Amino acid sequence: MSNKKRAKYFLGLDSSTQSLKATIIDSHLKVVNECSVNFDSDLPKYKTTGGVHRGKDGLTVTAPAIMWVEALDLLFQKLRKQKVPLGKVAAIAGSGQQHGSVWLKKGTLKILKSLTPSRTLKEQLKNGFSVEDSPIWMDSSTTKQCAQREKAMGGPQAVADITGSRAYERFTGNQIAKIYQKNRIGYNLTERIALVSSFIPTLLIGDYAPIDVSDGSGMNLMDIRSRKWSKKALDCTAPGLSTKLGKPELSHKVAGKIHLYFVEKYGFNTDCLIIVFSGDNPNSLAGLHLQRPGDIAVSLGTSDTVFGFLSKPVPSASEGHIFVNPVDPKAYMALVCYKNGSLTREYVRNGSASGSWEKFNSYLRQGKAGNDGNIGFYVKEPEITPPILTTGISRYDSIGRRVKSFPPATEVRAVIEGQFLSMRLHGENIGLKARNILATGGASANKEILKIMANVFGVPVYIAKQTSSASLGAAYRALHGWICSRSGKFVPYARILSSAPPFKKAAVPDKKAFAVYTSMLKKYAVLENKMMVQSA
Ligand code: ADP
Ligand code: XUL
Repeated sequence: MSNKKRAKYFLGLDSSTQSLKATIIDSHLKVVNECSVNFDSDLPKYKTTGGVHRGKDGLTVTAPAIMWVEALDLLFQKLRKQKVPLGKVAAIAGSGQQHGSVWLKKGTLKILKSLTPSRTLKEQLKNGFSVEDSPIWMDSSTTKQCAQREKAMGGPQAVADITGSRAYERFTGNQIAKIYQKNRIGYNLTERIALVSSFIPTLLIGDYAPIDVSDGSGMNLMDIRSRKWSKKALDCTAPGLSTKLGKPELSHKVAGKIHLYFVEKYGFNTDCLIIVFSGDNPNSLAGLHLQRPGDIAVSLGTSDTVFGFLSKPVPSASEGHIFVNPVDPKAYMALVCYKNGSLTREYVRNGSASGSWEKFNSYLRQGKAGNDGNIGFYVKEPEITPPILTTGISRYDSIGRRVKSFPPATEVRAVIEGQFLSMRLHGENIGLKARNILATGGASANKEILKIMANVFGVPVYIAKQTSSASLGAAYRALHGWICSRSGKFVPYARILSSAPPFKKAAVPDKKAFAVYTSMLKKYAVLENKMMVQSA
């Protein structure tokens, strides 16, 4: 048999805020296909904007769970149309936007087990949800439940010490508490609460797939050291929760074999393994091979995140998150998350650069490091880091006076510089001191933005060939999980990375610009503090 015939493929799926993406690699980590379904444009009937529905209160943000179900069929149809040999896929792993929850109604397990290819997934699962609109990571409506958790568990530091983070609005445990308090009927009708990441494999195996320990760290419910649900954290959330959640599982384990639905409908092999899915940031960590302290990633997607490898967790009551590491079950990762990422940059681009990235970049080229002392805070969405719930734009001139507007070139530079100054400040606060930066996410395609990133952090910035590190990392994890399963033991992740393509240097720091930003950081921190006091 020729090598081509025997070739095995590994599929990574990423259910992100705006799209469902697939990345297929061969066993040498070479990308053989990428494909995606965009929720707004490919499934317009759900009327989402950026993949979500926003509530009138400015705090509630949800997405219809059935849209993700339909997207999965659509993605496989697209792959079939492109004649991708799905029968050669030996394993699938995946990634999901973190914290979002999917509420499966009593009786849905039965439906999942008996999925039939003669009907679509959507037709079969349309009545499968006890709460149809899934709260997602952009939701900020659970401040009350966060306060209740911190009170019940002994304060923010006590919550952080156990779960890796103080209570955060978007964290699933606080979302669950809100649904229990406000929609008791929905809660009682629920058979399983999945994360977005455990929901997709649930469809793929036709059974409830476990929540993995890494994405499970983003719930305020799991003990990040024992990797089990914390009784204390469950007890102050809602009754009967551990049964509804199932047991957390290590991220490299097998969730099950693919359901016949996908074999018969799309030509998958009956032996195709479904590896436990994880969160998008954990998968990006895997895709960017962050294995040493100082290897930092900056992801510029719908959310902006800064994250890196961590061997010893030091959870903070004031900021940042510690998650279990998805590819090294003994290690951890640290993460800082921003809601004002790409959509806020787009807002400034639309307002000041006629909606064009080219014009936006020409303005960036016009200005110089430090923006002549002008600093702006662009809080279009209630922010996580620092916690500013009141939205609005605040601009300060070189002597710290509040000003109403900036000229377009100053405005464009202010949004980018402000975002990176904040990342440097808050990343360092939780131990993420960069030696190198790997940039990823949609906006990492923008070289002018990367130049400013290198100058603010004072380190070189690298990029991968693909900007979608979460689905790539998921494909790597599919291979890793498949190898672990075949060997019957945990195989170090580093071993599978030996044939990974090298990263490309995309920007180098300018020493003078770095010095400008280092002194600007102090001023930025003072202004940020002032903003927080004002919004409290
Ligand atoms: P997600 O977090 O949903 O996976 P992506 O990582 O795919 O999102 O990033 C999507 C975002 O990338 C878009 O919202 C867009 O603003 C941004 N983007 C794409 N191209 C550019 C560019 N050239 N410059 C800046 N931002 C860009
Ligand atoms: C991380 C977070 C976001 C989402 C985006 O804590 O909330 O980065 O994972 O999909």
